[in-house]
Amino acid sequence: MKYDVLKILKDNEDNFISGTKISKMLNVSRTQIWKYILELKNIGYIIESSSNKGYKLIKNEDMYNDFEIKYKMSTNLIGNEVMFFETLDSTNTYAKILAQKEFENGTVIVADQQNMGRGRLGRTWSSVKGKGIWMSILLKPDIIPSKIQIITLAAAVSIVRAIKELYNLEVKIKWPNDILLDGKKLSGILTEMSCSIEEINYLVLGIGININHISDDFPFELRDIATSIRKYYYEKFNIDKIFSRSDIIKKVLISFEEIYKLITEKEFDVIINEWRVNSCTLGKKIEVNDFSKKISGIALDIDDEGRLIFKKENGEIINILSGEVSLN
Ligand code: BT5
Repeated sequence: MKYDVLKILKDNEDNFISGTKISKMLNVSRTQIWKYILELKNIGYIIESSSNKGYKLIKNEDMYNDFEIKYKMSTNLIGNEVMFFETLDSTNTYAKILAQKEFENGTVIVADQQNMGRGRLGRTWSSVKGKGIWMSILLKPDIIPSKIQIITLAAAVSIVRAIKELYNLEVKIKWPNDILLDGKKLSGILTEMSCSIEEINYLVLGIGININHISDDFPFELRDIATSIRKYYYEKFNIDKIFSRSDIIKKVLISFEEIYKLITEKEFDVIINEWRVNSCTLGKKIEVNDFSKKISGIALDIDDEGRLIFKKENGEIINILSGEVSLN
């Protein structure tokens, strides 16, 4: 019920609405409304009260919960179900447990903080409280397992679209799963799946995006290689402000749904082309850390399964499924 009150306040954001009007709309007493208002204030909402004008919700970019994420989110599949947690070990781990039972395709799991955020190959993902978007999307895509990389590409493209549309920032994709801003890592993607030879049982798309970190919020070893939108604005424009994680996550989910539709229609080329346009890897001299060894060469392109087409220094051309890239 407090979220019903919140919805009315949000629909009238920055304007007063009387307690009597809200109580009529929800068919509960004014005292009850006042109690919900207190509850909302207790979880961080800023609400002005005036004895003759009623209540006014003041915009607060910092509010982040399932209500805020779903408010005015215009998707049909992705995020129909949003599960929000203050703390999880890892949203990907939680999603995998959920996937053992019945789940709704497109379910989104969000945590304000992860205690054991994961990167690829057992690496850790720093996920401090209140600073970023740490989420997983649970999917059952109708594609063959060898095409799984297309989901990572699609996620990268949707993050780029969202950040460009909201803030017009020059974000770039570094193969296979990094989003860079000013050459530093803004976002990482971890795609995991359970499959048989011919079909995917479920797929977990994990996305981490750094939003409101200042430099000190990153562990020491990441300070020079990671960035957040806030850190970037501060360093570039000397503007220190909080960005709305709710607005950003919504935008990412909306763009992901648009792109996911292309996957269901098997329009992989469109995604790959948009990926190419936004890549900072292609055409560059790079070093690929192929598990045990480093090889130098040129990143020529990606193929239709998202593998990197790589020309070694000796002229040999190979397709690499996954690895670490250093840009020279
Ligand atoms: C990734 O792995 O970049 C995938 C990250 C996926 C995180 C999301 S958050 C929601 C979901 N739940 C999870 O548990 N995970 C997913 P990889 O390419 O292996 O990069 C990992 C490396 O990035 C680390 O070894 C660090 O060097 C660096 N790193 C760790 N935390 C970072 C952060 N917050 N920002 C930028 N770089 C970070």
